[in-house]
Amino acid sequence: MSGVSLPKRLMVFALVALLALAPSVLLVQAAEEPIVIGVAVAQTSNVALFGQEQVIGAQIAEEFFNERGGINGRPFRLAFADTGGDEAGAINAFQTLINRENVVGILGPTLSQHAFAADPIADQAGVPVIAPSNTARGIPQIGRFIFRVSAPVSLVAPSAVKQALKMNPDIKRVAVFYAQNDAFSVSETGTFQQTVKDLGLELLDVQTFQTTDTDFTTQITNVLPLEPQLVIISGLAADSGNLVRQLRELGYKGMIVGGNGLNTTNIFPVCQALCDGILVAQAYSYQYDSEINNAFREIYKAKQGKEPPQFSAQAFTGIQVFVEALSRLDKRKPLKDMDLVTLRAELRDEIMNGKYDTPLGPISFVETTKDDGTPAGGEIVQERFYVAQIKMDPDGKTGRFVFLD
Ligand code: 1QQ
Repeated sequence: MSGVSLPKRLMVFALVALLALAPSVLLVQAAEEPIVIGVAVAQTSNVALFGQEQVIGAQIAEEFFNERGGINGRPFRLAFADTGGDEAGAINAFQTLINRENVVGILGPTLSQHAFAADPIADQAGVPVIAPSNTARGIPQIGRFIFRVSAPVSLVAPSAVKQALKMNPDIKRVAVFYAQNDAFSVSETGTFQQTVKDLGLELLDVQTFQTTDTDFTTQITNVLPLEPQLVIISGLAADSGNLVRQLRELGYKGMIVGGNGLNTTNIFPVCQALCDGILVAQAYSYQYDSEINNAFREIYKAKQGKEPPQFSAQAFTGIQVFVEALSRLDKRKPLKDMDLVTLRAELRDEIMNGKYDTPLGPISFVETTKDDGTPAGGEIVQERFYVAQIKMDPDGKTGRFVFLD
């Protein structure tokens, strides 16, 4: 008999028993049960002005792909967790999905500002994340498990300024406004300001605000005496909408380019008739003619009675990427035979290596690296971007994004 004491032997026994049980505990779910994909977007707070559109897009994808057999005949289910309007809420939602819902991956969060806080948690846990709407610089670089289907501001935003010049070649004098407490807005204004310089325009002034602000009188009265011909705004929905309204009320008559924060009809109740004419670059056009987009567009229109917006199309696309990657992986290595840790890791590589025919057009991912050269996540490769202009109806309540060429 060795010198190992009884309590120690009991402990070893308990440990061995636990290890023997572990694989079955960690198995994703029994083969008949649906695979669970997490969705962590803002369902409450002002950020829900975007998040509502994402929920609809994800739900359409859930129905659409399950009707077509799900993951090789096995259904999947979406588990929703509300991020609310701040970083703590996003972190909470991610933790719930990862640890309680045992999701294979997460679509979310809504804002880049929230992604920089919550994504590292998923990355460390080895859970693939697909960002449906995070457009700031540096999102895939957060970590190996982080992807986005939302093209970065550096690729999307400049086309709106070029469109403004095309519509009014006399434009020389430009003023810029941005929300300084929001990571996306800071990133986007960097792109806008660079574009203004690259196009040889004069940057008259840069004004800052907070996403929680409702009164922009000070900033506007600073800018108007400089007589800008173009105002460019980077903020979220409610703040940017109020800024547009007050710019017009205080007499600004020139063109307005809005960033991705103005990319929703949910700003219409904020600036109403005064939303008219805003130019917004788009990473999606409902007019894009393909089998998958026509199908998505028809379902969306039947449900919502209007054309699908970018944020819904991107959310649909994110779920599509998960479903197609899971289906390919399952054919190589049956999902039911993998523990959750292995499945998440394999799914990460499968997402990275795929090509997807989506409502956004054909997309794929390219590997990125962090500043120090270590491997990071997947940046979207997308072919086409668009610019739309807001046209409000005479009632000032309803309106639409009209695509320009
Ligand atoms: C970001 C954005 C927002 C406008 C998405 C809703 O692009 O936070 O990156």
